[in-house]
Amino acid sequence: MLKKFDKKAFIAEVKDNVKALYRKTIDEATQQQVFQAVSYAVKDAIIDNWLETQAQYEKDDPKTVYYMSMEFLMGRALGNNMINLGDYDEIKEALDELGFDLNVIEDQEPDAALGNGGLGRLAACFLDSLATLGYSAYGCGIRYRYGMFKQKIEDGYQVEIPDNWLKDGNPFELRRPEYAKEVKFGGYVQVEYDSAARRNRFIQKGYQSVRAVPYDIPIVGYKNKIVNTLRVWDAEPISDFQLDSFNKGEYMKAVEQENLAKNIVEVLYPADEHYAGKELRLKQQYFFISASVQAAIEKYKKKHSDIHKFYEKATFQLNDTHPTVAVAELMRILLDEEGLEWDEAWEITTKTCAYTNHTIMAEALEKWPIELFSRLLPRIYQIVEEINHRFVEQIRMMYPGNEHKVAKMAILYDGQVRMAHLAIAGSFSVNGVARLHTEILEKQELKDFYDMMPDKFNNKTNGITFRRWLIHCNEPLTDMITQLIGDGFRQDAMQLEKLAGYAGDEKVLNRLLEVKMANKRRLKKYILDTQGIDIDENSIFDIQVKRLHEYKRQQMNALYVIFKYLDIKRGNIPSTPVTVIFGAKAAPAYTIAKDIIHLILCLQQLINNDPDVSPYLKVVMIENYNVTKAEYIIPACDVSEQISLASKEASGTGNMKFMLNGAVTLGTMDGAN
Ligand code: 26W
Repeated sequence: MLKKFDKKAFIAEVKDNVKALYRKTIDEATQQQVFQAVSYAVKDAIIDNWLETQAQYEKDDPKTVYYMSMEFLMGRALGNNMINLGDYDEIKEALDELGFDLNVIEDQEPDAALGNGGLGRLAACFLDSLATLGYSAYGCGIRYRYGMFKQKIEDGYQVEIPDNWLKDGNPFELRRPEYAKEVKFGGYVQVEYDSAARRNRFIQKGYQSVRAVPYDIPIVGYKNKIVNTLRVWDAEPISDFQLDSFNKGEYMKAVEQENLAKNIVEVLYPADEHYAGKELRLKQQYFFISASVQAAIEKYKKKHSDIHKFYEKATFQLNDTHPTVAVAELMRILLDEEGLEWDEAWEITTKTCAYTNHTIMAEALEKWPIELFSRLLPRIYQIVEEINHRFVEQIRMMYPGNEHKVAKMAILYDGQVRMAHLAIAGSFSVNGVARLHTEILEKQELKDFYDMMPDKFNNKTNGITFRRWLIHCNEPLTDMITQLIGDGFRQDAMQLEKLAGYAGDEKVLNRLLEVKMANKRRLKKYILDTQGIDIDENSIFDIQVKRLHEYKRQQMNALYVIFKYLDIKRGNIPSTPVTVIFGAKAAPAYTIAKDIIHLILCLQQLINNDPDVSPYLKVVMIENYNVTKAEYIIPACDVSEQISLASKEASGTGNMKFMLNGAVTLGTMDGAN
C-alpha cells in the first residue's frame, strides 16, 4: 500500500523547510522559495520508497538496464512527482490551505531541458514508464550547467539566451560524492610486460583527468512505490590543486585540469540532427560513459565474483551513437582492469550493449576524425583499432575479395571513426524506432549490416508516458475518460480501447467537444498573457510544434498560410476561421531554419494586423517552445501537423501526444504516423 498522505504533517514540513532554507516564515517567502520548500517536502515523501526500491533490487538482483543518453529532456518534476506519488489533489489542497495556488507554485520550476527534442524527450518518457512498470533501470547522462537555450523573439528573429536552470538550486537532485569516478583524457599508452601474468599491460601516462561526481534524481513510478534513478554526472577538478600543485611545480597542469572540468559539463550542444565534430562533445561523451560504465561494473562486483556473467545483470542501451564509446570503454575495463583475454571481453561486451538508431539523416551521423579521437582517447583508440581489425576480417571472410564491402562497412575508414558501425559491431541488438524506420534501416541505410547479421535487427516503436501527456497536461480529459472506463488506463494504455464503445454516443462526443473547448480557452489565455496575441477559441487550432528542420517542412506549412492569406484577400472567406500555431527552436548555426522562423514571424505580423484577413486567419509563433509549453499546447489542438518529408522522420513522438489528446492528425505516411 502507498503511504497515506498526512496533510498536517506536510504543511508543517513545508513551513519548516522555508525556515531552514531561507530563515523566513511562510508568509514572508517568495513563490520561488515556496516552490523549493514544497519540492523538498515532496522529495522527502519520495525518499523512503527510493531507499526501499533500491534495497529490493539489491535483494532480488534483477537484470538492470542502463539507459545511456547524452540527453534527458525531463521538463518539470514537481507536478509529475505529485501525480505518480498519488498525492496530487491532497498536496494541492494543502497548498490551498497555506494560501498558495499550486499552478503558480508549479510555474516557479524551470524546465530541466537537458535535451534538444525527440531523442531526449523519449529518454525521459522511457524513464517514467520503466519505473511505472517496475523495471530496474538507471538513466545515465550529463548534468549540464546550461541546458537547451531559451529562445527569445526580437524584431522578427530568434535570439538565443543561456538557460541557467540551476541558479536557484535543484531540489530534486542528490549529490553523491562517495560514488565519484576518475575519467582520463589524453597522454599516451605505455606497454609494459607483466611477467607474472605473462601478458602486456597497457598503462595510460601523461594524461589529464577529471572527477566525475554523480547527482541522483528520483524517477517515481506511477502509484507503485517504485523509485528509480536518473544519474547525471558533474565534472570537478581531480584534486584541491591550489595546495599541492605549487609544491610540485605543476601549476599550469593543475589549472588546465580545473578548466577541463569546468568546460566539460558547461553546456548541452543545441544542434539536433547535425553533427559538427567538436572536440568538447567527444569529451562529454567519454566523460559520462566512462563514469557510468565504471559505476555499473563496480555495482556488479559488489554482489558477483564472475565478471564473465556481467551481461546477465546489465544491459547498456545506447541512445543513438552519442554514447557508443561505451563499447570500447567496457572492453578497456574488462581487458586492462579485469585482466580478461580479448575474446572473453568481446563476448561480454557484445552481450551487454544494444544500440537504438534514431535517424537516417546523413548529416546526423557521428564520425570522429582519427587524429582527434586517438589524441583524446589513446587507449580507447587502440581498442577501436583492434575491434575494426577483427570486424574487417569477418567481412572479408563472408565476402571474399569484396573490398567495396569493407570500405562501406569498416569502423575506421578515410581517417574517421564511424560511430554507428562501432555501435552495430559491438551490440547484440540494433533497433529502429518505428516499423517504417526499421524497414528503411534494413533495406537501405544499414542494408550491408542487416545482410551480414540480420538477427541483431529489430523494431521498437517509440511511445510516450501517459502520466505526463494525459493525466498531468489534460485534467478535464483524464476525468472524462476515468468516468467512462475507470482508471486502469493510467498504467495500461491498452484499456483506452474501451473508449471505442462510445464512438457513436452523442452525449460523450459533445462532452469531448466541451473538454477541447476548455483546453482551447486555457491556451488562448496563455498566449494572450505571455505574448499579447488574442486568438479566437472558436477557430480551428492548426498546430505544428517541434524542432525546426527542413525535413519537417514547417516551410510547406508556411506556404499554405500564404496561400490561405491570398485566398481570403481575394474574397474566399473560410467557413470556420483558422489559427495556425507554430513552435520551434532552430539550431543556432542552422541558417535556413532561422530564415523559416523569420518567415513565420513576418506572416504573423502581416496577417494578424490585416483587418481583412485576421478575423478568419491568424498566425502565432510560440516563443521558446519546450516541454512545459507543449503541456499547454497539445491538449488544445484540433489539427496536428505531422508533415515530414516521407522517410525522414524516424518516428515522431509529438504525433502520439496530440493523438492521445484528441486532435485529428494531418500527416504524411512517415515514421510512426
Ligand atoms: C550529433 C548531432 C545529433 C543530435 C541529435 C544527431 C542526431 C540527434 C538525434 C538523433 C535527433 C533526434 O532527436 N531524433 C529524433 O528521435 C526521436 C526519438 O526516437 C524520433 O521520434 C524522431 O523522429 C527523430 O527525429
